[in-house]
Amino acid sequence: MRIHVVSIFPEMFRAIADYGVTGRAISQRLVSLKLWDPRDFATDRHRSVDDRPYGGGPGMVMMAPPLAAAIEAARKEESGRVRVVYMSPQGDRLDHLAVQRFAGMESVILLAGRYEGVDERLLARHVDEECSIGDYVLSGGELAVMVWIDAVTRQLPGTLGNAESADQDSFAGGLLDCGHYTRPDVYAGIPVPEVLRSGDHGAIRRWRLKQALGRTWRKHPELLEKIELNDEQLELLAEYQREHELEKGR
Ligand code: 9D3
Repeated sequence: MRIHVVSIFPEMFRAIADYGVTGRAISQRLVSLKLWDPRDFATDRHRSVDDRPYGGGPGMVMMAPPLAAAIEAARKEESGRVRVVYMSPQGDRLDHLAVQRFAGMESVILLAGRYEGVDERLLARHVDEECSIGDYVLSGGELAVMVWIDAVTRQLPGTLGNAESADQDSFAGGLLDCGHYTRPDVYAGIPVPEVLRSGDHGAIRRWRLKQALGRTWRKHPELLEKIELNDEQLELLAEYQREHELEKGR
């Protein structure tokens, strides 16, 4: 996947380019990441990328021409389909389904805004879709773009380096994760669940699945309505619920 990012703070993207799963995906050329700074496409001697809003009001608005020039420069490097995505509080929510859809794209141009927003005419002419990462206010689009890239990169074949985690993520078959434990055996008086030290891999798998089902039911029951549970899962959840009822009674 080829990813172009248009941002006035290109240095911020070291956070994903230099570290972890995303950094490795780039090193291994499974993903390419190219930054385009609208300032490099400004035409005045101050290299302006923002100006005061028509109609008045607080803050500044990102000007269309430097952004359009940056987007066009990125687009020129692509021969096929390119999707232009503007990260914005007004966008469609980035959920797992959207992440998977984006992961199927060959190339994408991600636009990170700053200030109060972007001139509406830039959106009309150059942007295919708007994408939000949640209902809270960020100071700009860069962190949202990085969240997008991190989530989408994890879905690309060969990126995890650890097929097992990818598989467990298909635990992102819509369930919350089970709890995790490591040494010491007893911490703060709390022992590690016995089954995890039993070496019985069948029992461990069932225990983890049961915990994942139970936690999902307790913390985010709405997630269970989105998926179809098989017979084993229904039985494990019922078991968990019976035990949970017992705990409440005590
Ligand atoms: C306080 C300013 N707001 C006035 C109603 C508008 C506003 C402008 C710019 C709010 C946030 C931003 C910057 N946010 C993003 O660029 C952004 C974002 C977000 O804030 N939340 C969730 N997803 C995203 S994607 C891009």
